[in-house]
Amino acid sequence: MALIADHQPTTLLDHQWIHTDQAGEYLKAIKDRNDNQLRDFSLLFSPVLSAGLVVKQYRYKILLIGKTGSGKSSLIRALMGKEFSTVNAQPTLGVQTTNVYWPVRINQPNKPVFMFRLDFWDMGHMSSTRFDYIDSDSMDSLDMIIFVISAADRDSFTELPTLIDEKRKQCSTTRPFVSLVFITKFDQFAVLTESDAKEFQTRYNIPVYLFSNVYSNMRLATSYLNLIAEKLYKRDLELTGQPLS
Ligand SMILES: Nc1nc2c(ncn2[C@@H]2O[C@H](COP(=O)(O)OP(=O)(O)OP(=O)(O)O)[C@@H](O)[C@H]2O)c(=O)[nH]1
Ligand SMILES: [Mg+2]
Repeated sequence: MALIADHQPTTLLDHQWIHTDQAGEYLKAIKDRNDNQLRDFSLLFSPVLSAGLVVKQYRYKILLIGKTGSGKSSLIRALMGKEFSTVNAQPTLGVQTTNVYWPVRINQPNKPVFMFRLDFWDMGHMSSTRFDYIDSDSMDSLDMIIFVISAADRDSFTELPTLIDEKRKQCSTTRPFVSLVFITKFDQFAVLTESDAKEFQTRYNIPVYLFSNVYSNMRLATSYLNLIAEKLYKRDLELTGQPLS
């Protein structure tokens, strides 16, 4: 659950805005009516916003990669603010997509609000190793890869730089993706430590978050979604040289 402070400043988005009444109006449209968690909009549906709230949407494709049982599916649930559950914790077959929306306000003079649509691609470990076509398909117009590693699995952590390199080679050089690392299962026996995470972060300039899917709630999801949105926005700025409009 502890958040390692990464080196990159988080000032492109207004991270406090999400707690305002204005943001609350957007959240109403993207959350479950009865539970304090985000809804999974399938590809066919989008949130219904009242006329005064309609804003531009930007869509991002986010891949989750990691060994079976590393906690990819659980992490997506956590990012939706869903309570941790071991019920139905089966290995993911094939690719499971989850589409959530997240509103952001940009720290520019005119403070524009945008709706980000985050398409999470949960790459069930079994499928990604067995079918090459899924691999190349999933790399197409990719915006972010979240590398998920269990805190008990040092081998995967050691192999991570090679894996990241491999993925970068597969991807278009004109549209680089953002890399994030989530080390999960911090509530359990952990061989990876905070200093491992810090060292990796310094050496490769890739943020590493120590995380436990067990303590998920909407407040935690909010801070991580803001972070993810910030990274995506920063990538866009670097890519186009100008703010979203
Ligand atoms: N204690 C603890 N258990 C976790 C955590 N994250 C996931 N788990 C459990 O670990 C098991 C595997 O988690 P999943 O999220 O299904 O793993 P996955 O990466 O989606 O696995 P595949 O779909 O097979 O690729 C499940 O029983 C989860 O409940 C965590 O942070 N802490
Ligand atoms: Mg899974």
